[in-house]
Amino acid sequence: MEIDRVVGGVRHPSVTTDEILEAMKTFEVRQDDIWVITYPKAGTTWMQEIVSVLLNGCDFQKADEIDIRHRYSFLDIVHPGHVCPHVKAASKPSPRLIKTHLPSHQMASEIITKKPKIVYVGRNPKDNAASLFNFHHSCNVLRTYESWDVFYKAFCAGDVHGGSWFEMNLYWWNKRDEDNILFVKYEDMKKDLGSVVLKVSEFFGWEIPDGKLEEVVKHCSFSSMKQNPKTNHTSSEWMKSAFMRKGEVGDWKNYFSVSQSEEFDKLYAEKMKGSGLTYQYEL
Ligand code: PPS
Repeated sequence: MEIDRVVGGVRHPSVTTDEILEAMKTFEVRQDDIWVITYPKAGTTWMQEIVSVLLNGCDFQKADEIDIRHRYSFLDIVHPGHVCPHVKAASKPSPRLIKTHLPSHQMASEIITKKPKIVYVGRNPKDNAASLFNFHHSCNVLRTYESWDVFYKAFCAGDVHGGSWFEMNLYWWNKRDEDNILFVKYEDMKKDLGSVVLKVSEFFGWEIPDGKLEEVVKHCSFSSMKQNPKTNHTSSEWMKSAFMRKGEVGDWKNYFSVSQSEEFDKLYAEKMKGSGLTYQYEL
């Protein structure tokens, strides 16, 4: 079987089956679902952990009872021979925790009419690309690229796992003022996680018990999540190395050449023109 193929203009790994993509057209969304949506490698797991902890009243043990991969229905992929996640999700009690990276034209269409609460995490595209490049090499259901330069060209063209970074970010940015949508930036989480955690709690209407905010920030720091076996899956059969890699802003400088960075800035200006969406590339 081929490692990936293009469906509806998007390159998907074979584990994102045609059955999954077809099922999204009729997947029943619930109004009380909790969705974390991102372009791959933008900070999904980080936000998933924050949401889990807050949902569980900042009871860290309860939040982390189950491995983060099984706490959320990750709709996009199925392990060969297993039941598809949308099928399992259909019988889960509410509120369901759902994660997806699917692009707007392929995600569950009912998300627009049912309006569940959605947290979208965006990450500056250079770090996002560097992280995705590394993930392609550490996850054995994704293709490996012969070099950064080859990956870089594919990323600019939107011909990678996740499709076009520009299209996905624009789509959710343009929806950022809708009541059921919270648009968060990875770089803001790095700068001041406490403020973002507060924003998330207000968005969902969940109280943070007195004195617990600092503990949440500590629990969700990169070093804690790296040490936490429930968030850093080191032993997955799909991963050749630990899931938590660097967790930094600015690692892109180890990948982009000066000319690639300049060329990318021009591409960003062209693709995102008039949107008002900007990202920080260093802190
Ligand atoms: S996935 O596979 O698409 O769900 O990956 P995702 O979770 O979106 O992104 C993984 C990147 O997020 C980093 N990460 C964090 N950074 C800072 N703090 C915390 N707590 C944190 N948790 C995850 C993770 O290290 C990946 O980024 P890179 O740059 O590769 O290290």
